Amino acid sequence: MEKVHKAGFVNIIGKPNVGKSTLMNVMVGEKLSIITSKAQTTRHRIMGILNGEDFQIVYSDTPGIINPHYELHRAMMQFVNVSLEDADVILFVTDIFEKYDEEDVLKKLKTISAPILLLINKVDLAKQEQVEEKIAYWAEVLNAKEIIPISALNNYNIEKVFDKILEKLPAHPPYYPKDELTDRSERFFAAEIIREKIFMNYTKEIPYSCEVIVTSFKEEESIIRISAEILVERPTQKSIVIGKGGEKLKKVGTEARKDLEEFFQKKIFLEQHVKVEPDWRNKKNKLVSLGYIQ
Ligand code: GDP
Ligand code: K
Ligand code: MG
Repeated sequence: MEKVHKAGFVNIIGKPNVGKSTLMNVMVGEKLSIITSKAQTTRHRIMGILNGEDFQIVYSDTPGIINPHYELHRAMMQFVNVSLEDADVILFVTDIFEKYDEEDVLKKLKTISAPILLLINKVDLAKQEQVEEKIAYWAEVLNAKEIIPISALNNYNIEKVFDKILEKLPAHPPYYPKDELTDRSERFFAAEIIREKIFMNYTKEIPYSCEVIVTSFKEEESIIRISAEILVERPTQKSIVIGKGGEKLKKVGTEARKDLEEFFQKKIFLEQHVKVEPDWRNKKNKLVSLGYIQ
């Protein structure tokens, strides 16, 4: 008898910093989504595809659920809403410390018809007792039937999550070619890797005021030449990003190049420019051209 092929969309949602991007990367087995300890690192919806002989799981990592303060935030929350609507399975990620106070999110989740797996992440940081308390808590507030304690960082119970997903996935032919890993372009990943280094090298509002655009991506025989523009909102931010004698930006470039070489498995030449684009986070046309709004 021929085996049934299963395929579907598995969307990962939850508050900032609970470990959504870490989870997606471990489930897909590649580092597609950038991870930092800062909230709001993930701004777009990013797909990662896991292919097997008789299945295709299309994961989506989303920005964390937040209350919007900028146009950018509104656009980010739009990605989250769409993710709820087109999922075959939802991975609702919380962590061991989290208590939910946002009634609207819970209400919305209760109306979703797709099955929800509730994952309590970071159990490596807690005692068994605390884990059990959390499971009981969530069983009550969300009526959740399937609650799995995990550690995305330590690969704990990830196999179990995978089995559950496969069990719930509908019979369907593959949505994408079976050798495809993501819907995102090489330019997108290049920009994200640089953005990760900005998040790691600056404090306060700088990471949130920056956007990275890859203006040129040229792959040659033995090298990839990448030009990137870093947008900031004010001239003062530009000088902070560049740093004394250009030292700070150079550090970002060095770190980014190292990761880019690993990601693309090729030598990288990276060129960076910093440009002031006043108030870009609140300009609709700018957000359209940056891919946050369709
Ligand atoms: P996101 O904002 O929900 O996408 O969260 P990230 O994946 O960016 O992770 C936020 C922080 O939590 C990072 O510093 C991760 O290394 C950390 N983290 C993620 N998963 C775990 C876990 O299972 N255990 C611990 N201890 N830390 C984790
Ligand atoms: K984060
Ligand atoms: Mg993330």
